[in-house]
Amino acid sequence: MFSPKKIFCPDFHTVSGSNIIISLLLPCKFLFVVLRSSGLFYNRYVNYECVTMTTDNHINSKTIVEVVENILDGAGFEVHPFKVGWYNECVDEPFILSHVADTLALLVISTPHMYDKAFKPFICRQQCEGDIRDPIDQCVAHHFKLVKENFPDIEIEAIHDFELNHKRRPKILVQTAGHVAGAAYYYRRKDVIPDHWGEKQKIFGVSVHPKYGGWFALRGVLIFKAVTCPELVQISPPDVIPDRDTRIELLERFNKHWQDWSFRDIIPVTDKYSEEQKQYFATKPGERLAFVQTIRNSVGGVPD
Ligand code: B12
Repeated sequence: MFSPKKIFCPDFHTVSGSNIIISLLLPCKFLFVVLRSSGLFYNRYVNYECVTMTTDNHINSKTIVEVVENILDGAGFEVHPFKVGWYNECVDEPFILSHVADTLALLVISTPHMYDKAFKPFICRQQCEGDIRDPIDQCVAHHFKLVKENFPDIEIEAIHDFELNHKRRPKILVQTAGHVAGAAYYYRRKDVIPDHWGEKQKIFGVSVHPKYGGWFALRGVLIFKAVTCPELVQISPPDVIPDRDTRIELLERFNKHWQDWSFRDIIPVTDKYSEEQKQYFATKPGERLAFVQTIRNSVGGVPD
């Protein structure tokens, strides 16, 4: 029922060639960037990228998606391509991504399987003692790095769900990205017609995955900065909650009772978090490293 196969641009687009070629072309590229930002000559810019940057290393967006899926599927992640322009058409100015509309981006979701397939092996292999962030975030960052390493000639901007910009706003709104990528319907207050709540009440929206309901997380996006995919066809996310009453129920549960996990079961699901995984996520961030140590001890070593 889920995920009709996406259609990608069969033709080109992009990819930087050798460093030598790039450095020779940099002055020209600068000129084209200036022209592009003026809003003129857009097609020329794209053609320039197409012809010159692909001479020694041609790859198209379909191939990119397949490569990334190969890396992340087995680790319990899902990958959903979208055009940056689809996202920018939805969000307000402070959240706009500064890339041309046809730029290829991939939304990455963690499914309930990520915990066993990626997270536990990761914490058994790596030093998670540290400082920076939540071990799950570190695990996701590690997998984003693996993706980048597979594309040494392509500039990829990885933006995580937890990243903030200089104005302390989220760098990426992953729910909107998930919706425009066709991965998970983002139910917002505006989807309840007529409105149900008081004017002053703040109601946060929630995404529902067609297979996993609320038992998943939207981890971030990978933007292939010089890759455009004009022929990528947008697919709508499955509207798994078409009726108003259930939408109200969903938003009530997410906003008022999110700790009881019930919003995640708003539709029947194929898989959900294990008890251990729920326990992990219910653990306060400051106590998660201790939890990680318990998992390491129980696994009793580094798995293959
Ligand atoms: C800040 C934040 C919070 C804050 C504020 C919540 C909020 N939504 O603002 C707090 C701390 C309260 C919070 C709490 C929780 N959060 Co939180 N949170 C975030 C975070 C980091 C940013 C959200 C944000 O600031 N949005 C800014 C506002 C302005 O965005 P917006 O309301 O969506 O508005 C945009 C859209 O409407 C869009 N738009 C306009 N027109 C249209 C039209 C269409 C068709 C579309 C698609 C979009 C669109 O444009 C607007 C912006 O201009 C996101 C991760 C992320 N990076 O996105 C997670 C996230 C929303 N949180 C999440 C979760 C699960 C939770 C919690 C349950 C705790 C938890 N982690 O287990 C609780 C539950 C909420 C509650 N009851 O309090 C999940 C939700 C998953 C899902 N299924 O949807 C997210 C996505 C994290 C993730 N990685 O998966 N959270």
